[in-house]
Amino acid sequence: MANLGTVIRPSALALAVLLALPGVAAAHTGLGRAAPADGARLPAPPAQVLLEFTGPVLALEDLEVSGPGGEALVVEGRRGLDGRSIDARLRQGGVGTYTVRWAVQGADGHAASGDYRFAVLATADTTRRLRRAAAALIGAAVRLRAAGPR
Ligand SMILES: [Cu+2]
Repeated sequence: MANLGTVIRPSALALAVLLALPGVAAAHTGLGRAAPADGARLPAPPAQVLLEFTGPVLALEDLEVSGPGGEALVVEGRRGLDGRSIDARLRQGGVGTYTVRWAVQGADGHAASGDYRFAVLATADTTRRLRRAAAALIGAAVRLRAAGPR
């Protein structure tokens, strides 16, 4: 029984740490998950942006998605039924870097905001043009072959 004190002290400390960590995480509402994600490289422009927060969101203060030329792309932004997500419907943008800026009022009364970027590598238009160019090249190669060597 003489050792009980030394056995209890480290575990009590560990318990205190375990209790403190979720408390810190719950104190502020932040961005948990985003789609498209921070740094994503997409094969085509997204039709929407979805932000999931780490806690309930009282109000959506600001949500901007700007395309490669700085053009505003949000058609409509709304809070999800779960109270902790926000989604924005987007008009189609071009190829390049997109910026997402958000600001919310957390249920704990604190404001939170942030921004992140993702990239769009092609549009439906560029993909169509590339396919047409590839088809034209193949057609030319087939005609050359049919003509045979001179
Ligand atoms: Cu807070």
